[in-house]
Amino acid sequence: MAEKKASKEKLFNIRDVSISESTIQMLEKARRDGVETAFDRAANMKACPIGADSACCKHCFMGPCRLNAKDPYGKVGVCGATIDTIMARNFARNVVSGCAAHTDHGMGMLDLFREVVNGHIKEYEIKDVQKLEQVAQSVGIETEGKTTDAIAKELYAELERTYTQIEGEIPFASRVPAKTLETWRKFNFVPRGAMREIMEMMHRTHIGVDQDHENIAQQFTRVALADGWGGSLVATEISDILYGTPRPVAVETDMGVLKEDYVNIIVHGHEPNMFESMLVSVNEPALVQAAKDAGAKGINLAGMCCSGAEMMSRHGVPHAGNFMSTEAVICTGAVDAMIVDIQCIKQGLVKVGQCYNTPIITTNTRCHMDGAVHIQFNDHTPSECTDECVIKAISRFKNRKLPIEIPRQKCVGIHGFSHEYINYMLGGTFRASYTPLNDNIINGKIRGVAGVVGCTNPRVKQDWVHVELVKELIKNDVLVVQTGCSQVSLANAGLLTPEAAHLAGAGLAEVCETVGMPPVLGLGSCVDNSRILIACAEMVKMGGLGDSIADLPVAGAAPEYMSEKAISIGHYFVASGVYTVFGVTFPIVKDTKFHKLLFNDFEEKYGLGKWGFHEDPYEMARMMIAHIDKKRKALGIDK
Ligand code: XCC
Ligand code: SF4
Repeated sequence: MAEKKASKEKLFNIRDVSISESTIQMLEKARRDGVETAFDRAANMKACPIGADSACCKHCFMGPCRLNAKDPYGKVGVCGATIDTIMARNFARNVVSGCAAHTDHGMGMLDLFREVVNGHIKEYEIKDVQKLEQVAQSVGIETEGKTTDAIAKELYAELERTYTQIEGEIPFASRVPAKTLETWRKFNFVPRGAMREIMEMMHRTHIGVDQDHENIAQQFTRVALADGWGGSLVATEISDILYGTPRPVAVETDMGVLKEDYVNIIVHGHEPNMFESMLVSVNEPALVQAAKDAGAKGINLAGMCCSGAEMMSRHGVPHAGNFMSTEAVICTGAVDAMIVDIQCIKQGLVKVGQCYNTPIITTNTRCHMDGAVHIQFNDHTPSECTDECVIKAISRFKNRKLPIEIPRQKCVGIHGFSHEYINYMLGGTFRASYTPLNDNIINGKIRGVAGVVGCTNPRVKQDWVHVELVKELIKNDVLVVQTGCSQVSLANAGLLTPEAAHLAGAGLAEVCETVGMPPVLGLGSCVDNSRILIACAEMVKMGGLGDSIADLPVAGAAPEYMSEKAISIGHYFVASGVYTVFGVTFPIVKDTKFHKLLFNDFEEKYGLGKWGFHEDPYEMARMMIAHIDKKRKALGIDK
C-alpha cells in the first residue's frame, strides 16, 4: 500500500502498522501535523540484511567483515573467524547488554535498599516484612527471633554477592530446582557474580579470544542466568520488599486514561524509585493546589512501558500504552510532561515533544538526551526531582496552546498477579495434598502454561502478533502469564479480565470461572519475568510434573521483541529449561552449527530448553502447544 510523497518519503498505510486504535488515531494526527515517528522511520529504513542475519563482525579494525548468509561457510573474516564464531560473539554481546541493563537496574534497587536499611534514606521503608523474611529464608538466612532490621542487613550482604562475588554460585541458585541446578553444574552454567560474568564475556568476545561457538555459548549462558536468577530477580524481590508485593487490582489502560482538564504526567521507563516518588508528588496538597490554581481539575498520573506495567501492577496507576505508543501519545497534545528514567526511551521523543510543547524530562545519570530537560533524581532526596517535574508540567498546562485530541479507547483489566498470589489463588498455601495449579494441569483442564512477554516493534503490526498468539493459546487451554509491553497489548485488547474466560477452551474457562481469574495473568515489568521463573520453580516443587523446569508443560514467547534485554531474557528461559519462541526476526543464519546449538542441542544435549522462531502467531502457538503436549506425554499425563 506504499505511496510515494514528492520528498521520496515512503508513506505507509497506518492501519497496516498497528491494531491499537488510539495509536492509529494519533499516527493519523501526526501525519496531519507533519510529525515523524518510529513507524515512519522504520518504513524508510530497510533493515540491513547482513546484520539481520548476524553475518557481519566489527569486533576489530581489520574489518568490519561481511560474510554471506546464503553461503555461510564460503568465507571467513580477515582474522579467519567463521560464521559460527561471528554469530555466537554477536549473540553473546546482545546477552551481555541485556543482562547489564537488568543487573544494573537490580543493583540500583539494592543501593536503595542498603541506604534504607542503614537509615540514610527515610523517604522509603520496608513495606513488606513477610516478603523480606521469605526472601531471606530462600537464601538460607535464619529469621527466627531476629529483628526486621537485622534480617534486612543480612539479606543485603548476601544479595550483594549476586553482582560482586568472584567465586561461587549466586545466592538465588538456592531457588533453582535441584535437578536443573545439577545440569547447570555439569555444564558449568552456574553464574558467579554478574560483574565477573559480564567482564569475562566481553573479554572472550574480543578479537582472537574465544573462537569456539559452543564455548562462547557456555559463557553467555552464565551471563543470561546471572540476569534471570540474579539481577532481575533481585530487582523484583527488593521492589516487593520496599514497595509491597503486588496483588490483583483493576486498572485502566490505553490513551483514554489521559484527561483533557487535568495536568497529565506520564512516567516512562523501568525503575520504580522515581515513579514511586512521583506518585507521592502528584498527591502533594500544595502541588495539587498549584494545578488547580492553573485552571486544572487536578493532576493525572499515568505510566508507559515497563515501569508503567510495574506501577499498574503494584498500585493500580493507569497505563497509557506500550513501547510503540510513546511518541504517538505525545501527539494528543495533552501530555504536560513525559518523565523518563532508563531503557527503551526513544531519542525520537525529544523532537515529537518539541512539536507539541511537551517537555521530555530525563532523570537518571545513565540516560540523558540531547534536547531534553534533565532534572537529576536522587534516592536520598527523591521529591526534589519529582516535585520539580510536576511544577514543569503545571506550567506547561497553563500555557497549553495547541488543540487537544485524546483518543477515547480505555480498557479496565486485572493486573498484579505475583507468583505468591498465583500460589495463594490456585493453591492456598503449598499443601502437599492439594495443589490446584499442578492438579489442573495433571487432570488436563489446563493444558500447560505459556509466558508471552516482550516489546512491540515497528517491523511488525503493533499488538497484533501478541493478541493473536495469546488468543490461540487460551483457546487451546493454555494459561498465559505476561509481563512488559505484551501485557499492555493484551490489556488494551480486553483480555485481562475474568470475562475473557469465554475466549478460553472449556477446561481453562472452567478453572478461570471457579477462581474468578482472567485466562491471561499480568505479572508486571520485564524484570518481573523472574516471577515466571519462580512460578516454574514452585510448579516443580509442588510435585507431579517432573523434577526439573525442563519437564514442565510450559513454553515462552516474545513475538514482537526488539531489545537486547529480550535476547537475554529469552536465553535465561532456554537455559532454565523452557522452550522459547521469538518472532520478528532471529539474528542467526539457519543451517549453521550455532543455529543447531540454540535451536536443538540445548534441549537434546544439555536437557534444558531450546530456542524457536516464527513470525506467524498461529504457527507460533502451534509450536508451543506441540511442545507442551510433548512434555505432557513424557510425564504420562496426556489423555
Ligand atoms: Fe522495552 Fe520494558 Fe521491550 Fe517494552 S518490553 S519495549 S524492553 S519497555 Ni520490557
Ligand atoms: Fe573481521 Fe575477525 Fe576483525 Fe571480526 S574480529 S572484524 S571477523 S577480522
